[in-house]
Amino acid sequence: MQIALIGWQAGGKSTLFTSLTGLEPAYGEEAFPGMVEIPDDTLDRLHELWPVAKKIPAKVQYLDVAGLAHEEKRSGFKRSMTNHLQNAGVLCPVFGAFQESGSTEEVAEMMRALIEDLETELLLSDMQIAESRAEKIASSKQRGIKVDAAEDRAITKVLDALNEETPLRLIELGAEEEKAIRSYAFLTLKPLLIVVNKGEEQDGEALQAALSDVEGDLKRLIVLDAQVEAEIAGLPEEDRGDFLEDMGIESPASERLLQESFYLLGLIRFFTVGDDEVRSWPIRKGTPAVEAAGEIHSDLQRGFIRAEVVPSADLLELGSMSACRDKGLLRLEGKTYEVRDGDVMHVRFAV
Ligand SMILES: Nc1nc2c(ncn2[C@@H]2O[C@H](COP(=O)(O)OP(=O)(O)OP(=O)(O)O)[C@@H](O)[C@H]2O)c(=O)[nH]1
Ligand SMILES: [Mg+2]
Repeated sequence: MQIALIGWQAGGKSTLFTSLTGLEPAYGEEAFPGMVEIPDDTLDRLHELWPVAKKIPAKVQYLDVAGLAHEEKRSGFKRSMTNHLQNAGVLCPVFGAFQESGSTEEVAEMMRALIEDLETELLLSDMQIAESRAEKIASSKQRGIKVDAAEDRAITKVLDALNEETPLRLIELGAEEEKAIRSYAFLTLKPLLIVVNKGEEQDGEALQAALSDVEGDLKRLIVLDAQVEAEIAGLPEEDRGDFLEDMGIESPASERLLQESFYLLGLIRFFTVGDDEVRSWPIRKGTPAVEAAGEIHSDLQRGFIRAEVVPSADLLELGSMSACRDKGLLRLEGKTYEVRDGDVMHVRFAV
C-alpha cells in the first residue's frame, strides 16, 4: 500500500511525512519514499502467544511529493510528477490551515477553496493524458489501424466525465475498460484522503465538523496538527499515551491515516501464525480464501484444499489452537469462503 502526500507548497507535507516515518526527506527530490510497519495490536498479542516466531507486520509506503507552487495553478501535475504517483493507492493532499486566521467558518472556507483548486489540478492532469490518448486513437482509426475497442470506449467515458468535472473514481467502468486504461494511472481515479493541517490555536473538532460537507464517496477528510504529530512521534513509546491525553487527541494521525486508507481501499487483514512467523496480510474485503492463500504463496493457491480459520479474538481469548478446536471455534472453510478481518488462517494444500 502506498499513500502519496501531495498538495500546495508549505502545507506541511514534509512535516507530516517525518512524523509518520521518522525520516527527513532529502531536499530537492520530486518524491521521497519512506516505508513504515503498520502497528497492529492484534498482531502484537498473537506474537505474545507465539513468542519464538518472528513478527511480520504489513507495511505501508508514504511518499512525500514536492508541493505545487500557487503560480502553477491550472497547469495540472507535471507528467514526471504523475509518474511518481502511479503506484499510489491513496492520494493524500495536505492543506495548511495553520497559516490562516479567522473564525472556524472562515478558515474552513479557505480550505474548501484550496481543496477545490487542487482537485482541479488533478482533473486537468487527467484531461491532458486522456485528450492525448483520444487523439492517438482517432488518428489510428483515420488511418485504418485497428484500435482496442475497450480502451476506445473507456477513453470516451473518461473524457465525458472530466469535461463535466467529475472525478473518475465516481464513474462506472467495465472490468475490461478499467484494465484498458489502468496504465495511464489517472489521478482522479484514486481515492482521496484530505488532510487539513491545523495550527495550535485552531479548534480541530470544530474545523472537522465545518468541513464535513467535503467528504463523499472515496473521499475522506482528517484534521490534524502536523507539528504536534511530529512531537508525538519524537516521544518515547511509554510517554505517548499521557501526551495524547493532555492534548485531547484520541489517536495519533499515523493511526487515523492508516485506518482511513484501509477503509478507502476496502482493505482488511488476516493473520498467519506458525513456528517461524506471525504475520499480518492486507487483502481486499470480499477476497475468497483461495485468493488470500495466493497472497502467502502461489503454491497455496494452486494446491488449496481447505483453510482452517479462527477469529483472532477467539484465539487470543482461549490462548491456543487446540482450545479453539475443542470449543468448535476452529472452522474448516473452502475455496470460496470470504475471509473476514481478523481471521487467523492456516491453509492446507497439496501440490
Ligand atoms: N505552526 C505550524 N507550522 C507548521 C505546521 N506544519 C508545518 N509547519 C511549518 O510550515 C513550513 C512548511 O512545512 P513543510 O512540512 O516543509 O511543508 P511542505 O508541504 O512539505 O512544503 P513543500 O515541500 O515546499 O511543498 C515549515 O516551516 C513547517 O515547520 C503546523 O502544523 N503548525
Ligand atoms: Mg516538503
